[in-house]
Amino acid sequence: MDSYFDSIAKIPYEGPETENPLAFRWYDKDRVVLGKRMEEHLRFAVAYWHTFCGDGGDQFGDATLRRPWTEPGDPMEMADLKLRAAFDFMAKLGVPFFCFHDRDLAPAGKTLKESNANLAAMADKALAEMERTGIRLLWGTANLFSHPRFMAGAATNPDPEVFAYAAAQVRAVLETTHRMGGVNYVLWGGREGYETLLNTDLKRELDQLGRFMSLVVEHKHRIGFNGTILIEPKPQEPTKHQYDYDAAAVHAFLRAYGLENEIKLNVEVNHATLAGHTFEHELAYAAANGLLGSIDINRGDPQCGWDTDQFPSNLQDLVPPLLVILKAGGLGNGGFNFDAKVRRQSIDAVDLFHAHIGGMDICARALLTAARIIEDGTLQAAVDERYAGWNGPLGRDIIEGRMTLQQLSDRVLAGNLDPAPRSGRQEALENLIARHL
Ligand code: XUL
Ligand code: CO
Repeated sequence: MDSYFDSIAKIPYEGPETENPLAFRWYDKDRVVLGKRMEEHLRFAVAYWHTFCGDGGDQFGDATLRRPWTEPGDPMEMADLKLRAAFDFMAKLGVPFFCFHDRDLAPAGKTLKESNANLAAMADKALAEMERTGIRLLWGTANLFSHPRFMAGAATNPDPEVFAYAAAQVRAVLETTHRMGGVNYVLWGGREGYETLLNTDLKRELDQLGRFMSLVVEHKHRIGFNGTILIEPKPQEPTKHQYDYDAAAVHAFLRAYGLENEIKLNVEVNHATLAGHTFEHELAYAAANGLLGSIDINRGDPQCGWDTDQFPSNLQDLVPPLLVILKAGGLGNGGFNFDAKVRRQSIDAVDLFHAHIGGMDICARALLTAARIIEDGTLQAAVDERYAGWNGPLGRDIIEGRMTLQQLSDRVLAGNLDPAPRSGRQEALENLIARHL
């Protein structure tokens, strides 16, 4: 067998009326939306870990997803087989980007030196595949959470030798990402948190994390990496309490350690849900503070309190986030990374195609819907009208700092001001969105 995905051909765009399940209905990469090609708006990426390394195992059952490269064999030969299949899959799907952790691409060796050599060898092979297919690297990241050495955290570990080990691992992956032309580098703090305060010095751990981030930023500049460093917030899982809880917590952390102009956010849908926020809230908060970097697109399950990492499938849920992204002027260097996995019963090669085609189509459809709403202008006009007072003399005097509390009080008392409540028109605006779906 040449490739695991041999039986599947390149996925074409056939439009909304097609009966072909292996075709796009909405994702038409060259279609221009609000002056930009769909492919450039969405910048889709395949997540190497879920799509090529996920085995369907859970806490109650063994692996169900049997791929040829998960059979027993030499780890580097298996990594090679996986790489060839991965690029075949991504080229057939027609995505412009992928993302990886070091340990997804190359197996760990007995020492970090050996692991680094494995990574360097696999990066060379990946570069050849990237050259052949034109697929680029959206971001690389280091796995600082799977190995038992990181059970008490990486940068926030009570043992400085673990901090040093994590630093060495990030150095290798950051340099590899740079060498591969990556446009971002992600730091997800999986295990940067605690299980119990009884054994935890919270302030010290935050200082360690701040130091770690500063070292990463310093090294990025030293090697001339122009990509964006991104932190991916998540409130809990694997630890009971993660320090990078949500966009606001990471924002406060970045400001506390003077990193707010160096690091942006990689916002994930399911992580927002776990934090008790909507995805669009997290995006709007990030955008309002100049921190919108990239997104991990997936969805959780309304009944489960954990990170189910399902492929997005609900148009209505995706329109508000797309409105926020479009209003913010897009994701720049960022993209839509499918940090999502097929369910453990979806055991066939074709299931990976169904999952990604569905995800790409629903995002494309949400983009088209959001663009129509923006072009229609009614929604923005309603918001502008709601805040119109702030463009008048009183609003401007307040916001531009020309009024004291006493002056405001004098004005209200002298003019006998008694502002009348006004409708927020929520239902009318919800109907407006529904009309455009
Ligand atoms: C975990 C998660 C990670 C990061 C990269 O919940 O989202 O896959 O995206 O480490
Ligand atoms: Co993620």
